[in-house]
Amino acid sequence: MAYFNIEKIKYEGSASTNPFAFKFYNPEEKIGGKTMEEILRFGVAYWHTFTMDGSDPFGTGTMLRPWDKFTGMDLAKARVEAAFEFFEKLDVPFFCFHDVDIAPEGSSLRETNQNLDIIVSMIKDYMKDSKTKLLWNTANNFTNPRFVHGAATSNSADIFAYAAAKIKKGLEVGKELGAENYVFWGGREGYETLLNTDMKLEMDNLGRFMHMAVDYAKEIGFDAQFLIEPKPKEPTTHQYDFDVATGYAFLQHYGLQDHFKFNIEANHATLAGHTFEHELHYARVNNMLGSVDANQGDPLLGWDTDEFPTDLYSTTLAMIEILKNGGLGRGGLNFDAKVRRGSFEPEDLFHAHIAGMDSFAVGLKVAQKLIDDKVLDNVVENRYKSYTEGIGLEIVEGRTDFHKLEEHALGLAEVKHQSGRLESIKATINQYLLRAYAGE
Ligand code: XUL
Ligand code: CO
Repeated sequence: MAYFNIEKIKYEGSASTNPFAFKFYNPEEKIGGKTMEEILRFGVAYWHTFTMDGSDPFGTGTMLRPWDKFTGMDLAKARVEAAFEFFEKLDVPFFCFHDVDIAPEGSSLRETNQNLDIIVSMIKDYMKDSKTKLLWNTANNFTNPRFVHGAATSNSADIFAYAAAKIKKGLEVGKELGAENYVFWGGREGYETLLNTDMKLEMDNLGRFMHMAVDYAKEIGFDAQFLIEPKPKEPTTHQYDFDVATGYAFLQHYGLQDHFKFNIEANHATLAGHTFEHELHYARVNNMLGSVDANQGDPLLGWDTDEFPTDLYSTTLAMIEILKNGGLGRGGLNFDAKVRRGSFEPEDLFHAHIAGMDSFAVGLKVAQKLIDDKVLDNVVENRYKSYTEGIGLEIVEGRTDFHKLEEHALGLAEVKHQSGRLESIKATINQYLLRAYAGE
């Protein structure tokens, strides 16, 4: 049975007027020696595309999904069929899911695991005839009321155990399906108020929990890259993995830094008061950039709107970081993004993914040109040239101390600063973007 009355999406170039075609994403086109498909490693998020119904705190679901005529395990199976049809039509190399996205929870953990086993073996069969691989899976340890006070940071030791059991199963599923990564987003790993919270115990428990996950993956020979996905707030007021810097401090404090990298989500970065590129850059310079949840927030709203990424300025700056990282390794660009509640027709799922893929393809092309022409490298190199000679070189080579620095400062005539040239830099980036549109 076909769920989507749509042909396979092809690259037709920027002049195409076909809404069901890529205008900029040409999977085979080489950029700096690798194909776009190899660099961008796009993934579809199962939850937003096949599971969620468009409900929000003020209204019920709006999405028209042909598979919704089924219920229970039949619905779960129909979603797998629809998903693999969608992956093939979009020609996308990866997908991602939470345990509860693919199979309904049963009345006991045992039954939940049995449901999972049935769907996982169905997915495994579909994967045999599909090029689409599993970028990552994860456990949803936040939706069910049992996680009301957290999962690994719950005040209840029983829930700590329950959360561990779900991740244990998730690691087994990841191994079974050949996942490249395993993601930990601490949906309720945080707190609302200190008035009833033992923060030290909760953080220590989270550290212990992560060590047990690392040990179990090793025990079963699951060699995926582990990823922490930071988010500053929502659902809890204070999420423990606030941003990359906080997450990195946590990993180092608990001796976990060699086992994890970060999955960086654009909308989480902006909720933390950072730019997307700040989070990517911070991770990159610490060799901790693992994967990306590609989306964008609404600057007028203060929550996680998970829009499909269409801001070309942002995709360009993000791709600079990704290219400078030498790519994403085993990671990819997962569209943790949902169509708007008003975009309820199945074809909107295609429009949304095409928009996101084209936006990152443009970002990639412009970023590669900016890097090739050393536009930003020259700016930065010139700005910091005082550290390439004299006292500056002594500072960076560790050959000085406060005595020598004071002597230098006392002997200084007036310091002559150069302009930061920000407006000129932005004008140049615009020029590169516009030249890319013009096909130059
Ligand atoms: C929530 C979010 C999650 C994670 C996986 O904001 O981003 O969907 O990506 O649990
Ligand atoms: Co995410």
